[in-house]
Parts: sequence; structure tokens; C-alpha cells
Amino acid sequence: MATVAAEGGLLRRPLAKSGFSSWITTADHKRIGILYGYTAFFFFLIGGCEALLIRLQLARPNGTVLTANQYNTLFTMHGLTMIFLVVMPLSASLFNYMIPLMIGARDVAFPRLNAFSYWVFLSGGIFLYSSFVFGGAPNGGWFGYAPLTSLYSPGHGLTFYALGLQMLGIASIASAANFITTILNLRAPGMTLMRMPVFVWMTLVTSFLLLFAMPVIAVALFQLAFDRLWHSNFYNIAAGGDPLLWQHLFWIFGHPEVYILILPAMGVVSEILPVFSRKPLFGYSAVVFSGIFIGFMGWGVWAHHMFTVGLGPYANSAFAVSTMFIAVPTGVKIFNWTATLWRGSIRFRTPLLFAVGMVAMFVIGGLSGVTHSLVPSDYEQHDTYYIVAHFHYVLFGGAIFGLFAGFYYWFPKVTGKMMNERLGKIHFWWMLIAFNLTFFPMHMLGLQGQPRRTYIYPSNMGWGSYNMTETIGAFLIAGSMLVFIYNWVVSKRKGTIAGRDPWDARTLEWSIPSPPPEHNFDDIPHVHNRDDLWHRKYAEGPSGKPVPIPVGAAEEHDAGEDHAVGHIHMPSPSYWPVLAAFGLPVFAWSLIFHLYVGDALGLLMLFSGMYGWVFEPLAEPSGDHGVLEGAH
Ligand SMILES: [Cu+2]
Repeated sequence: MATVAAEGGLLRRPLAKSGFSSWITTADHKRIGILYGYTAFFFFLIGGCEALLIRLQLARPNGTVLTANQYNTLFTMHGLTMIFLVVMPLSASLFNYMIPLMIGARDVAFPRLNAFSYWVFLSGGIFLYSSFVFGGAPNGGWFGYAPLTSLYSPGHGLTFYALGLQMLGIASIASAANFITTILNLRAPGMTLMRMPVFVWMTLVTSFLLLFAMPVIAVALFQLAFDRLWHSNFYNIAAGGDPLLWQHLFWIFGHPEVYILILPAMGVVSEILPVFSRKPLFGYSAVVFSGIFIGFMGWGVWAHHMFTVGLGPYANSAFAVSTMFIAVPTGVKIFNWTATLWRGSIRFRTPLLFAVGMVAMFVIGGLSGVTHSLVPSDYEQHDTYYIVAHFHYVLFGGAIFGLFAGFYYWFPKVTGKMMNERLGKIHFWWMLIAFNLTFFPMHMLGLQGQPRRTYIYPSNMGWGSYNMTETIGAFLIAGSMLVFIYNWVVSKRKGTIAGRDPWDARTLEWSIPSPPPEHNFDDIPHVHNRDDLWHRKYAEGPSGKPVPIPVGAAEEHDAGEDHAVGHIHMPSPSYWPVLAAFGLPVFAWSLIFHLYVGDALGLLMLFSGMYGWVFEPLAEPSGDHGVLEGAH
């Protein structure tokens, strides 16, 4: 096998295990998870700066900080960034790093496809942001309604939108297929579906949503790109096109997208609450099935974004009812989380604070969401700041708080160090107060009629003081991020050593060293229970309280199980995914500027990347990693 690798010639696999080139070529799910995390956090800072500019403009009536077009560009890019370049990839960073560890696997099912997903995500992000230097960024809102975006937006901005989102969709579809395969096929022996951690379940549901939702918006985006680049008439009313086609396609993607953003955070919270209340998750199967139910129901509510379009009373009533209905499984989750905390022996560490914060803020956002399921009240709220308040409670109060809970929870696993608790708590309370200061007044402003996506408001409306409060709140949120960054950097260098299982946790990732070795598990674990690690550590005492099992006693039930000794095959690094991925933006830039040589170059990169990928040798080169001598 080793000789095949050595004779690979041009297709020889790269060897570097450290340094810059090892990061470019890595196929290790943990390193790809880290790449996703840092890249998405970088975009988080950019999207945050865009938000601060928006808030500066709105701080006072008749603001003069931005022009109307700059304002349009900034709210469009803020939305696109936070959804596609922050919340989705931050979730992806947790999927990547954690899923193989939580199911007892050595990597994902398709490691190079995983690398490809990351590089396509990065090139899509770079492509979208390159529009700022190539004649103006998208300015038609994140929802990009045609024909405004097809016929009436000159310049290249909306073409960057159509092609950039297409690339990000490719990354999402590839990683969805990867995680579905990984979760269904690579679970450790004994880990039945109903023994999987809830975070793994929510990743599975999210992946199915991605797999079915992204192709829908791909169709809409292809049509938009054709309308813009080659003057087709999909959305041209004068030529018989249909503008509502865009709205339907967009929201059939757009509503499941909301669950793509929130379900991973719900999964994180479902892991953290049991650990810090030292109780199993209350109603595990109810939480799992409500997640699956949300996944299905999410396809039947999209027209609640279109109540004011004029679909008629029957359609509006049907979608009002389905929208109210989808609050039920969400409520089931909230009751189960509360019941998990109930009478637990709670440790208020930073991850728990963020998890509880997520639940509380998400409840506010969920309830305001139910108010727009009522068609008459939606008519009043539509396109006002009330909606902006609602989705920031769901996406910031819900998703971002949940993701931060996950970062604090898993930081010790990834870095091997503990994060500073005091700074973590300061970050939590600071961010919670600043968040509410920023977004709560938007409810009032919205009900008073302040419209969304409008860059000025007159002084006689009496909206000035709420707006000023929101702007101050937004800068305070930015300040709380500095605490987080400082804590991250210092704890990573000087934090106390975490050990394998600092939280006395329940799931498999805490059974291996921190940070985990490249091959994750010396022996693939045999799973006997839900919360398997907990049951290896504790038995139930006479009063129902957990009693620690003496060290070594738990070894017994592993006797007779075979142990993998010797060579562990790990995926080798590869140059090809990154080459193929960067072919896409080269192709798209050239499409916009009609550079046929560039189009050919982009396609050449894509196809030679794929060719190399398929034909590079399977075996790792000789003298490589993964040889474990006599572990047992
Ligand atoms: Cu919706």
C-alpha cells in the first residue's frame, strides 16, 4: 500500500502535520471545525461593525452618518453576513468538531468533502465581500425580492448576491450530505438512534433541512442570475414572468432556514442543562421528536412571510393556523428544559448561564413570533421594527446565546484549558443587559410604526430616545465581545489545565483527552446507555441519587469486547478540495465581468481539483501517522 502512495507522482498526498500548509490541506474534522469557528467569528466582527454603523445612522432623527444607498448596502450585508457567514458556519464548527467525538467515530464519513465545504464557504464569503471593491455590494435586502433585484438594481451588487449565495449553498449541501451519512453510518457500536445525544439529533434534523432547503433557493438564485446576466424573464412581469415565484421559492427556503439557524443552538442547550443540573434530560424522546416535528412542520408555514401580499383569506388562514401549530413542539422543548433544571443540583457556571439565557430570550422571541401568526396583527407589524425585534430575539437571543453556551462548554475539550469563570460571567451579564437594551425597545418602536429598512425618520415622531437607547445598547454588545475575546486569548494561553472531563459530563467526547488526539479514540467505545459516560461513572443509589462507581469497577463491563490495537487508518490531507473550491469564485467573477479566459480558468480549477481528488492514492504515505503500539 505504501508503495502506491510513494508512486503517486503529482497526485502524492501532502505530508505536513503542522504549519500553514497543513491547515490548507487538512481533512481532520477537528481542524476543519476550528477553521470554521475562527472564520465565522471574523465575519461576526464584520457583521457587528455593519450593525454599529446602522445604529449610528439611526441614533437620532434625520441621521447624516450614511447615505440611503450606504444604509441599504449595510443592512443587506449585515443580514447576509449574520445568517450565512456567522450563525450557519458557527453551528458548522460545532458539528465538525463535536459530532464524530459524540458518536464515537474517528472522523466524518467524507473527510475531503468536509474540507471542500469549508473552502467553498470561505470562497463564497470572500466573493460576497469582494463586491465592495468591484462596484458596490448587494443592497436589496437579504431576501432579495425580484423584480426589484432582477430588473431595477443596476450595477453588479445583486449579481454578487445571486452567485455568492449559490456558492454558500453548495457548501451547505455538501456538508449536510456528509453529516447525514456520518450520523447514520459511523455511530459507535451500541449507540442506537435513541441513545444519541440530543445535539447529534438536532444536527441530523438540521442537515436534512439544509439538504432540502438549499436546492429550493438554488433554483431561485439561478433564475435571478439568468435574469441579471442574460436577460431571461423569470421575474419580468412585462414578459409574463411572476414576481411571486421568487417570494414563494425564497420563503420555502427561508422558513426552514430559521430552524437551520436555531435547532443547533437548541441541541447545545439540551446537552448543557443536564450536565449542570446533574440530572438526565427530562423527556429525552419528547425533545427529540419535537425537534423532528419542527423539521417537518417548518415546510408548511412559509406564506406567513407573505400575509400582506394578497393571497386571500383561505391561504392566509391556513398558514396562520400552521404557524400557531409550530409553536407547540417548541413549547414542548421549553417545558422539558425547565423540568430538567427543576430540583437539579445546579452549578451556575458560564455555559449554564448562557444556556438559560438562550431559553429565556428565545421564549420572548417565540412569543412575539406567535403574535405575527395572527393575520390582522401581522398586517400592523409587517415591515416594522417589531419584526426586527422578534427575529433578533430568536437569532441573537436564541442562536447566538446558544452558540456561546456551546463555546464556553466545549472550550476545555478543544483547547485543553479552562476558560476564566469570572470573565465568562461578566461577559454573560454584560451581553444579556446590552442585548435587551438594544432590541427590546424595537418592539415599542415597531408598534408605534417605525418602518424597517428606512434610513431616516423625522424628529416629530417621538422615536428619538428609544433609538438612542438601542444605539447605546449596540455599542455595549460590542464591548461585551471584547471581554469574550480577551478571555478566549488569555485562557487559551494561560488557563488552568482542563483534563478529560472538567464538567463531570455525560457524553462520549468527555471520555477522551483534551484536546483529543488526531484519531480521537484509542478504542472505539461500546455504548450501553444513553449518557454512556455518566453510567460508566455513576450508579443509582437506594434513594435514587447517583453514587460514584469506584475507579476500575466500570472496566468490568467492557471485558470481552475487542480492542483495536496497532494501525489506525486516518484520512490523509489533500490539496484538491481547496483547489476545486477556489475555482468557483474565479468562475463567478469572470461571469460577472465577461472574462472568458477567467471562466475557463475557474472551470479548469474546479475540474482538475475534482480529478485529483478522485485519483489521488487512497493509502497514506509510508512512515505516517496513526500507529499505536500495544495500547492494551
Ligand atoms: Cu417563517
